[in-house]
Amino acid sequence: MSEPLVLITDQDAVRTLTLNRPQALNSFTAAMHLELRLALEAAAADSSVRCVVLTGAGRAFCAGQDLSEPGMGADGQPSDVEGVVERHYKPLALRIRSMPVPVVARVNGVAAGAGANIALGCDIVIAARSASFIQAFSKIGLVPDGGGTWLLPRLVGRARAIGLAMLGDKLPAEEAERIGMIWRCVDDASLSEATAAVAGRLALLSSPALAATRKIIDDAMPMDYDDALGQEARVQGAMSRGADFAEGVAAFLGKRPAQFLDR
Ligand code: T3D
Repeated sequence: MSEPLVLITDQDAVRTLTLNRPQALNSFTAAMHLELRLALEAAAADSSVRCVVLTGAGRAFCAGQDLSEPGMGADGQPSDVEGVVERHYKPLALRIRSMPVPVVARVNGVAAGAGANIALGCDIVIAARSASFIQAFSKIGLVPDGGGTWLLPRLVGRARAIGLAMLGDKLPAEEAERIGMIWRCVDDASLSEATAAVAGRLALLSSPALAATRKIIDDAMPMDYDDALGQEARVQGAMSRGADFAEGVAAFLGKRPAQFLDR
């Protein structure tokens, strides 16, 4: 039997999904997209999972679209790039952004093209010092996808977004942290431990509150101040009716750790 294209492992309430095509730097094929989609759906449906970590096998995180797949231009077949983006990258980016639990990218090596933007679409990005981010699209005559056009200017501002996307230069993880594109860059030897520590902390918090935090921060982007404040009031009201809020307050007053169970 062939190896799974996405490895699935559980450590307590943290589920790790590992892209597993190391010989092609974990670049996306249609088959790997399908396995990743099913793995994300399964994690979303499993109430014992309270945080998802996305990472890559071998020396890369993900080199974006597998350019040797049929229809990518090299085989003389009619290209279906628009269909590939609609069928695979758009649903993947949306699924990550709508997960009921936080998603952490553990960027173990190079993240290029859509591989970079799928990492940046995760809630928290922790990268090894040897890792890098490449908006590789311009080098093959494409534009950023996988959410890059929305994410990049918000993360690093328009000037850097345009520079990174047009020049397609390799951005070392340390620089990515310095300009605010990712949460942390850590020594290679500490990557697993640092990611597990963050994922473990997130898994102990209220999943609905964390998922709602992601959503209202994203939704507030085009809003004016008044509307954002109104949204906060509405969502805060919804959160306060959940059992996690009562538990959080009781734990604080009882000077004990909270046991959040909502999902
Ligand atoms: O449908 C659509 O196309 C729309 C969707 C587009 C989304 C996108 O992601 S477009 C962007 C696609 N990705 C790229 O353009 C990146 C291509 N890869 C690279 O530029 C380099 O591989 C890296 C900078 C990422 C790493 O360089 P390096 O020197 O460390 O490794 P390498 O030698 O280039 O690659 C190692 C192997 O992986 C090599 O195979 P080999 O020779 O050992 O058999 C290489 O061909 C393979 N590989 C790397 N990236 C891809 C790939 N194979 C297929 N597709 C790839 N994207």
